Amino acid sequence: MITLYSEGHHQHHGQAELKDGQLVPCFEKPARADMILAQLREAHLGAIKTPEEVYPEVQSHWQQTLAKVHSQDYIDFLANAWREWSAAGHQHDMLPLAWPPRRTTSIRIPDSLDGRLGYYSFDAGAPINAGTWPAITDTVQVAIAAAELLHRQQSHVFALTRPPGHHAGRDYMGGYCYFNNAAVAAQHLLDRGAQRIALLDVDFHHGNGTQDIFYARDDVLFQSIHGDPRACYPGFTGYADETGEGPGKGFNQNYPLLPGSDWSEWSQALALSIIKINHYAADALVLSLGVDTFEGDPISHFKLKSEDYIKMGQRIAEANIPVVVIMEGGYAVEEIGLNTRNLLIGLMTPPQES
Ligand code: SP5
Ligand code: ZN
Repeated sequence: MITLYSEGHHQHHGQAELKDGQLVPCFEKPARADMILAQLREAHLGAIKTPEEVYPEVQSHWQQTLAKVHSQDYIDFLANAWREWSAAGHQHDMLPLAWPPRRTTSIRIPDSLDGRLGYYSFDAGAPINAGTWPAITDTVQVAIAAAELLHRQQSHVFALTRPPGHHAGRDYMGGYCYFNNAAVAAQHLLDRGAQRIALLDVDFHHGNGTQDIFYARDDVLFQSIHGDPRACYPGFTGYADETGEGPGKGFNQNYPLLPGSDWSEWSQALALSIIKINHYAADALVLSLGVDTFEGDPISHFKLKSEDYIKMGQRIAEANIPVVVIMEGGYAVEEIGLNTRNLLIGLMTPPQES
């Protein structure tokens, strides 16, 4: 298995987020990726490469791919946000503080930076600082290079992306996410000639951004297994009756599970989603991998154990299609490396069929 990785993520390090009414240090931090990398090296899981090493053209192509899943005005906003903010004399992270409420007659894009910050976000969980743009553009290239290797006949590729992406919609950020790395990987595979991509999101949180991007499309089958929106963040999407619209009708499936769910409940949802993926006859699978389903995760509420990730990898491998794994969440930093490593080991060693 090849892993794609870039050091650039270190530049993005949010200062604070709100938890239960208090500002606390961000759970999403550089050490997460460092811990995963250390475990991959220890387990000798294969070569670790930079995007430029395996696919130099990515440096001139990534913006084209990105613009197919995000709006150009949103991309431009992120490109300039910190420059505008620091020019105004601010030193702390950018965080939004107002959003358009229900019955807003027509939502216009404000001129003010604060106004645009609210317009382009759905929560205050995605701080922007000086290193955010270099980090998110680096990690988009990690995702594209990983998809490119899959296209070149690899059966498994791991994109060690950070910050994560699955909460980022077509024109909004939130939940630690800015650019939707998994959506970009799926788009690159389509641009390389794939007809049908399955995108399975196993992060604890609903992949609301990915759902938004592909909701009206039939070339990406989106499946998400997550905490029930009645009880869990982000809370407004992820219900089972959200099945797509227009040409995308039937190409979106949500599997909400109650807080406290363990492997026995979780694996039943996985089995259902794999049946859908097989039926779709996908050319490739993009796996949005969050290991915040772990029992020790500090902000999530499932009860998966470290060994369960081996079984998860094996079950996914049984679908028997090429898989590009995109890293999303997971905040139990001490165990994030082991849990990710276990998933990848399971993916590479499906149980022998008799
Ligand atoms: C990519 C990803 O995993 N993003 C997750 C963002 C979660 N942000 C806020 C979570 C709030 C959880 N609140 C826990 C309730 C404790 N009382
Ligand atoms: Zn998550």
